[in-house]
Amino acid sequence: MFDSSVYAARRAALARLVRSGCILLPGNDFIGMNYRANTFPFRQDGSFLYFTGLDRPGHCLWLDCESGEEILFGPEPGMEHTIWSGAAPSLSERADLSGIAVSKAMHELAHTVRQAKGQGRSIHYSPTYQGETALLLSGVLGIPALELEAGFSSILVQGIVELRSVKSPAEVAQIRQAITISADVYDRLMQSCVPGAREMELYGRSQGLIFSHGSREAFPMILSRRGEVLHNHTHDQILRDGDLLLVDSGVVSPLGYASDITRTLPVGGRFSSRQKEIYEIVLEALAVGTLNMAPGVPFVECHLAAARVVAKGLTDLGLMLGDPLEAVQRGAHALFFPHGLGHMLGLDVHDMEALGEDFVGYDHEFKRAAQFGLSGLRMARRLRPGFVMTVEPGIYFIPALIRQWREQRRLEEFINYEALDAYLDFGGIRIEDDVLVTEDGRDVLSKDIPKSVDDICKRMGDAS
Ligand SMILES: [Mn+2]
Repeated sequence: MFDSSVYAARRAALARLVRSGCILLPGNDFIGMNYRANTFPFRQDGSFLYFTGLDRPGHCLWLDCESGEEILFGPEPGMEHTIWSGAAPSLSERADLSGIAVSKAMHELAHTVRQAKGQGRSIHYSPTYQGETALLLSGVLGIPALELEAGFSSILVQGIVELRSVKSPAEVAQIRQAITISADVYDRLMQSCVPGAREMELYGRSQGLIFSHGSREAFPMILSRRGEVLHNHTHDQILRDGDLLLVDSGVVSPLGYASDITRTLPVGGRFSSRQKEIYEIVLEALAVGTLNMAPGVPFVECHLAAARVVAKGLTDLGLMLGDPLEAVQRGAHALFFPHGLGHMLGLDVHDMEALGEDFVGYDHEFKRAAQFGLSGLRMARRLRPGFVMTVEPGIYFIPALIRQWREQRRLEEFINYEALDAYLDFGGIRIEDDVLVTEDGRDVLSKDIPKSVDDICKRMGDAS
């Protein structure tokens, strides 16, 4: 954990932003996998972790924005806990680690909420994403679980987003730590990405490596020779000479901060000339998107700059037609690059997405576009120093999508559908870095993980 003063300062800042009423911020609990005592691996809620540092299940934070009163509700580990799970700090010791003066048993939460409601105080809560949390809130607030969604506090959500968006140097150091582990994963993958290797074998070895660093995944790893399936979680293929292996993975730092890296590797260590052509376009889109990042620049501009590189590159190859600038305006590039350039990164891999994507990536100045492709952009608003973003352009040849567009003769003035016939078995390429916005520009936190054609081939060649 950081020092308790860090969490106390964050809570005080949140209370100032929300100004009036009380905040009810539940942490996550264990969730039963096939019976109650056999649970999924515990994962703390990002906001609860940010404001308390406590990475344990079954707690709830109560903040009175006006009086400044803070209470940690949670379980008291007794002898049962000591016998089965070992000794744990007492509830008041845990509260102390967070700088919270008062702690109470969980069953007293309902009384505190009732009292505040009786005094006519408003009670702020954020959107939920786990049934257990919804049941807890529903019970203590007296609101039917299905109606919770409508009543969440946008002032609270905006306050949390305001604070969590800007990463302190200590938080950036955590993200760097996660990236160092990812670097090791990619280094080993570059040595083992050979014809005949099974995806499952590489996946399993990567998992073991992550565990051996005392870490775990920030999200389920994508490791597939079928990179055109954007979130492909199958690992049932055998790598063949000439394949591309797309690996999108991230791990967590000791305090829960995520890395999120993608590399696309040529199985056997050498790109074909056709693969190299597409790879270089994606690499340039990554470079241009990144170079555009600076304080005050809307991230949507970085996205569009990268999209123009994709359109220009594909036009030069004869796969797209007409003016690339106009093609991007019309959304034609999205046939190949159907997702956004990136997202915020922090305690959550899609940072704060639990609070609602539009609260995180959009504001009074930027509204989400309706156009296919651009509509998937998670972040459009202006960058500020301390933001950590992923930058992850890609080019994919998705046969079903190409077929659909072709049948609809969609944007045919910009797309050379006939030329695409030769690319239907190409797969997909994505390259992703993690980037810190600084006072005068940007710092690519993952720059040491090889990504140029030469660096990758050299690293992979070293192995053979
Ligand atoms: Mn990502």
